[in-house]
Amino acid sequence: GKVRAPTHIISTISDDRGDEPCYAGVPMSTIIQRGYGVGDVISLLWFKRSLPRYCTQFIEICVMLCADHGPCVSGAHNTIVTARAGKDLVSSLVSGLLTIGPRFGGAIDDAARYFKDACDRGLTPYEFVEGMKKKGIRVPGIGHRIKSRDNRDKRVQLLQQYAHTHFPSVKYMEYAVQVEAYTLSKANNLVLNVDGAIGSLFLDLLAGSGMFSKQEIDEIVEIGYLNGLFVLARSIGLIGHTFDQKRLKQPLYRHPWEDVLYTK
Ligand code: Q5B
Repeated sequence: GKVRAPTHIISTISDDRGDEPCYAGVPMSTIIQRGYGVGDVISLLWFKRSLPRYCTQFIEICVMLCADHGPCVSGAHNTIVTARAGKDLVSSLVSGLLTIGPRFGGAIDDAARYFKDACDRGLTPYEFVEGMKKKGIRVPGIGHRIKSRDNRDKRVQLLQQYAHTHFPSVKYMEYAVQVEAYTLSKANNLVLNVDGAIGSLFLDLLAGSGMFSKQEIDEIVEIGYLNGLFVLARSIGLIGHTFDQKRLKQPLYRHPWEDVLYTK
């Protein structure tokens, strides 16, 4: 008989060979007929399954709440400077995206990893935070440049309210809130930030939805899917900042001398 030549690529999430493209086996026409949203599409392409409505809505809320946070954050600043240097949309977008990492927007996966490990091992917030301090690691998902005990992050509150209403369990979020109570006793700005809220709540979504085995949850946390939510969301805002600068015909950016400490 015929022997199939070995393939050089394996792909399991989408297929464009038939009459219409399929995402995780679901044809495009079904996606439209059933009124699926972007949360459903993310579920199919990232998690390879249809998730319950409250989960896909949570994903959409994360995307909407993280779409932008003004022109002063690292990503928007880079994008604005790049657009003003006359670069194209993709260059302006990626220069902003490249700032996403452990300090800015890209702490969601590590927040999920550390909160899960500490909560599953039954560490008290004191043991967890002081253990991290001994290792010289900042607690991912904790701390913010402008948010504080007296100026809470509305995004975090909205995510928490949604989860309290719709999630069967918010065990990991409650753990993160206990950690926040301890870190706030050290400094006013060591609040649970948007990365920490999404990281802990996504653990609750994974554990509480009944849609993932324990092994699958461990793999998702280990591979690190969740920073993808911030990258995807913030792309919306960064694209907006690019258009804004072009529309405003802003000139080449040059940082003022007065704002630099020249020293030997
Ligand atoms: N300290 C976020 O730092 C920031 C500590 C800590 C223990 C911590 C810092 C941090 C973890 C990473 C994280 C996501 C760099 C943030 C985001 C999206 C955003 C952004 C926007 C948007 C802020 C002062 C003292 C020092 C530190 C200690 C600080 N954080 N200790 N665990 N986590 N967090 N990132 O204010 O004794 O003086 O040496 O790395 O979760 O990115 O809007 O801007 O939507 O765009 O610069 O919201 O917290 O404070 O570095 O001067 O530290 O606090 O060790 O102690 P700051 P620093 P000491 S959300």
